[in-house]
Amino acid sequence: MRGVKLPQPKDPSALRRLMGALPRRGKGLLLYLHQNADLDAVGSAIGLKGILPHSKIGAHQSVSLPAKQLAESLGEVVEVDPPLEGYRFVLIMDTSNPSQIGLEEPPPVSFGILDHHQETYTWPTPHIYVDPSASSTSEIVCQYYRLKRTPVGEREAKALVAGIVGDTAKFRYASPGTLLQVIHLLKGAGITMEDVLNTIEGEEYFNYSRKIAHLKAAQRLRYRAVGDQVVAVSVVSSFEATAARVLLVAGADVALVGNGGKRRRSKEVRISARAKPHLVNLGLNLGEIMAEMAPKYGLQGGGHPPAAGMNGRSEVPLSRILTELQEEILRRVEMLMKGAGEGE
Ligand SMILES: [Mn+2]
Repeated sequence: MRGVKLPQPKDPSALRRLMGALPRRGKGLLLYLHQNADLDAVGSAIGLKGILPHSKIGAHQSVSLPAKQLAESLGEVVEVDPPLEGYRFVLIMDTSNPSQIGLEEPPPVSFGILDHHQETYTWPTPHIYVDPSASSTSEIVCQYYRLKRTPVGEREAKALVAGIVGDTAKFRYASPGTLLQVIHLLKGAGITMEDVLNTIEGEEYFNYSRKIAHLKAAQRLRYRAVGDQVVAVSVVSSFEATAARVLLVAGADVALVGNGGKRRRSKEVRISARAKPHLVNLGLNLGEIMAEMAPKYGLQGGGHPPAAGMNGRSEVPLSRILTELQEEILRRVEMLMKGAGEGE
C-alpha cells in the first residue's frame, strides 16, 4: 500500500471551527438529513453521534430503506420531519440546498452545514464545511475523528463504512485512499465487511417486494442506443434506485428508472439515474443533467456524475419526462463519443 495515504481533511482548521460551534456533547443539537435520507446521510449522522452523544437525528420527509435498516440494526432513531425550532442548533448533513430539506430558504434557526456535494447553493452561515473531494459525508466524519485523535467505536464504524459503501456504489467508485480509510475503520473497531453488509442488507433474500420491483423494471424496460451505447428506461412503484443498478448489471450503460406508480394521483415522482464508469470517465455527468432538466418539470434534481435523481410533484406525465431524459442523455453520450473518437 505504498503511496496510498489516508484521506486528510481539506481544511482541518475549518472543520475544527465548524465542530467547535456545535453545542457541547450535542446537547440541543439536531443532525438533520435530506429527504429520503440515504446510507451516507444516516451513516454519517450515527458516526458523528459517537462524538456528540446527546444529539438527535432527523430527516426530511422519509428515510431510504437501507438507511432505515442501518438505523434499526444499530438501535438508532431517525425522526421524520422533527420541529427544527425545538433545537439550539441544527447541523444539516449531506445536503446541498434547502429544497432537499423541504425549505425555500435556509432554516430560521442557528444552523451549520457538513457536506461533500459540489456547492451549487451558497448557504448563508459561517458554520460550514464542504469538501467535494471526499467520497461521502461519512468520510469527512472519519477525518474529524482522526483530527480529534478519538478512536471510532464499533457501532460508529459500522455506520461510517455503510455510508461509504452507499456513496461509492459498494466501492465501485472508491479511491485507494477511501479504501484505506475503510480498512482502518474495520481494523480499529474489530469488525468485518460482512458485519457491515448484514446491517444494511440482511433481509435482501427475503425482500419480496424488492425482487418483484427489479423484475418488473426488466419487464417494462425500453431502450435506445447510440452506436454501441445503450440507455434504458423503466418504471416501478418502489425500489427505483436499486432497479436502476440492476439494469446496469443487465447490460445498459445508462439506466433511468421512474417511480410514479402509487403516487400518480398526488403527481409525486421520483427518478433514479445510474451510469457505468466508462461514460462517467468520458465526461457524462448525470448529476448535472438532472439538475439542469428538473426545473423544466417543476422537480428538484441533482446528485453525482454516476448516480443522480430528480423528485417532486410534476404536472408532466412520468413517461414523457423519462423519454425526454433518455433523448437528452443519448445526445450527450453521442457528443462524448464523437469527442473521444476525434481525440484518438
Ligand atoms: Mn452523500
